Amino acid sequence: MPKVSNKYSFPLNAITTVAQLNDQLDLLESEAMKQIAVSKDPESLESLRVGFFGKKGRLSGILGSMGKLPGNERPLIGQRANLLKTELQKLITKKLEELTTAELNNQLAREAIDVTAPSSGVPFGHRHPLITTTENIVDLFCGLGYSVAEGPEIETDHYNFAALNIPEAHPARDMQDTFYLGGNLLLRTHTSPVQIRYLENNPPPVRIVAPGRVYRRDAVDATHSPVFHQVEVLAIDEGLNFSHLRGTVLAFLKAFFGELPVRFRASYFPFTEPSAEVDVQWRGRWLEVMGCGMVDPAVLEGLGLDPERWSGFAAGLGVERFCMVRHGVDDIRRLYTSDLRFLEQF
Ligand code: 2U9
Repeated sequence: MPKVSNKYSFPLNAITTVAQLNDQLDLLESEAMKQIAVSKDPESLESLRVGFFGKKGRLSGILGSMGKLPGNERPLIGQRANLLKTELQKLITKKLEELTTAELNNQLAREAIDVTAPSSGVPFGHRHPLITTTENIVDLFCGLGYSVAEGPEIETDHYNFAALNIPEAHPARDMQDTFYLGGNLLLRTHTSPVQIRYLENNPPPVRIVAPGRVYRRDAVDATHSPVFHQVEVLAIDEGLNFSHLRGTVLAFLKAFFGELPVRFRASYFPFTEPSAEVDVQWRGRWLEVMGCGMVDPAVLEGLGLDPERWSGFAAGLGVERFCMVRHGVDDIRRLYTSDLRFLEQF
């Protein structure tokens, strides 16, 4: 902060003539003009102002020593001092405006944003491969006239097991396979309860596709996870037989994998009879990809549907398996660990 110097002024108590006071005013004027001109910021201007015009400032000093002049000479100095004060104050105001404008322009220049500059790129996210695989599968069935049905992940023993003809002693009910929550509740082990609930509220004919997350007490390894995703399909109508099931499964597999060999192997599920497992020949090896069968008459009867009139077929698949086969993923855990180096490939 610049100090107003007294270097060139006489000691004021030694001053007694108009000429000396005029000299003091000249000196003040020239010094003030110089210092105002070189001021760099509003704070230094303010300290200059105080130094010149403040109560203890230089102008007050000069006016104070005016008392030693004869009465008729005092107005000469008084008027000149007032004029000088007005003039310097104008200069200070003008300089302050200049400094403020310059600072504003600086700030605008510093903070300028070039809206035409090329972007450094925004990393867009995208859907997880399990989601896109689920959507692809569901879309294919929608294309065949199926509607999407969904339901709760927390289920009762009735919807998850009993209604699907899974008897009390069946291994699928074993504590090792199911997460029991207490109070007759459990985490669904398949999406089949969705179809049971749907049939309770919607009379056949029915064609539904049920995608969703399911839970099983499996140890984690390259092909197993306690949480995984299924898509199940169910069709109930008059006159449906195994050829309809087979035709539907073949059409679906062809649409998903392209033209490739498919085989049906006899199998067993409590909720379908007859049942089959389906393999595709993928890169020279038979791979099991889904299970299917004609809905067991016991399941239809449990829903109050006459098996003499209604028949149906069902199929189920694990989305992880489809996703891994399609993309050549060797370990199911890669689908859950959210490693961006892996996920960014899809
Ligand atoms: C109702 C009646 C029957 C659903 C079916 C399968 C065959 C099947 C597995 C595929 C791989 C489960 O994820 S996986 O381990 N599923 O093989 N699921 S038939 O049958 C039903 C469903 C609902 C009312």
